[in-house]
Amino acid sequence: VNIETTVSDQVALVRLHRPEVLNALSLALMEELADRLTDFDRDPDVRVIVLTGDERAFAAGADIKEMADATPVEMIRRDQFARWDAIRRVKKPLIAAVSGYALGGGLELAMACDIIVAAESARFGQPEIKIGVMPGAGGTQILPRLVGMGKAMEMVLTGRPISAREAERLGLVTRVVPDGLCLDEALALAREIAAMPPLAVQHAKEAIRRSALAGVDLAFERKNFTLLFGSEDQREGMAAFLEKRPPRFTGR
Ligand code: DAK
Repeated sequence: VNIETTVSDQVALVRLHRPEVLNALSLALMEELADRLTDFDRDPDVRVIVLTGDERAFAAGADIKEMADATPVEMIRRDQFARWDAIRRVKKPLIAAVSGYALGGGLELAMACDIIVAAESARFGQPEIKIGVMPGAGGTQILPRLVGMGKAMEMVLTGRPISAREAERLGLVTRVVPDGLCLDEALALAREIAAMPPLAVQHAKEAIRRSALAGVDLAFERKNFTLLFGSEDQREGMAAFLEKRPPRFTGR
């Protein structure tokens, strides 16, 4: 099991739990996560869902070990996107409580939530470029909506992470709280929303997302992401990460 859940006061808490790899989002973890979130979306005792990791990491991205040798055809056959789509279809509010790293797919997962609460020392980034690929689950589509084109460009093309304070200033994060208080703050916010009329909440969420995400083209991003799995630089970038050495990129 890669996911732990509890429910209290009509709030479901969903915790990613692969601490040995900074909660890297393996295929198995994503399947479990999509299933749990879909279950809670149907559960009449749950009104709001909080998603979190641990102190060190929300999630350090997709599991690089699982992707290192994949071809574009293999990536298509895995149909990983189906799980991400299921998460984006959740009707109830999703609040991400982020401590530590939210990188790559980890940041994309936080952005698939409706509100992000961050601990002071949290770090947000799209480092895929450093391992020879690009974001595949919203980093080129949703991130620019939140932080503007230039900043998204800088983050995606350099892979450099930003601090929680900068993320708050840019509008990626709604509030920053001292380390150790992040989950409590997210749960308090969740309880506040859980006390509101559920139908109005869900309809308001749907309307805001429709406006904020109008024109977002995840399918286009997916095609480009998938195509890069035919490149030598993808092989080199991911192998270098796993071998703990700097990569040598050639443009092939
Ligand atoms: N995958 C697998 N293992 C990871 C990992 C990851 N993303 N991140 C960390 N780990 C593992 C490390 O390999 C290490 O394992 P051992 O050496 O102990 O066996 C362990 O977690 C602890 O990490 P470090 O020793 O590296 O810890 P440090 O504190 O030194 O560094 C770090 C922390 C976060 C700076 C570093 O771990 C790091 O750079 N991690 C990789 C970050 C990264 O590149 N993330 C982007 C991955 S690509 C898709 C949707 C989304 C995506 C893909 C497809 N579809 C819908 C198809 C997303 C792609 C990505 O996210």
